Amino acid sequence: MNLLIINIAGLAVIALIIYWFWIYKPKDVQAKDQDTITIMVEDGVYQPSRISVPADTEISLEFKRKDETPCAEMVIFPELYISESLPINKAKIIKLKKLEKGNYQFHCQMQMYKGELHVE
Ligand SMILES: [Cu+2]
Repeated sequence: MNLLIINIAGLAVIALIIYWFWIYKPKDVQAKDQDTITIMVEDGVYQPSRISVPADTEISLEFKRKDETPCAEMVIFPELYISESLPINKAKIIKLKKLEKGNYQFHCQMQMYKGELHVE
């Protein structure tokens, strides 16, 4: 009987891990034209990391880096040819031009921090 409970508890933990790493996706933050979206750079994640942007609008991203490790230093948007360094504890605003529909990744130089723009 006790063994059964332990097995069920074990399965529940495995299910939770699978959910967290493979299924869970944070919700998109919805941006509209001329918005500035603030993104915190802290503890290995961009917060928010997923941003929906309507096509043909201009938004700005304001990065606030709290993480002092070199890992967080750069933010790179490979498809947009943007690569910027982020000062610590100081806002860095990146103005984006109008984008066509599609998904655009952004990440740190090691790709540990990851985010995505969804232009729709
Ligand atoms: Cu990194």
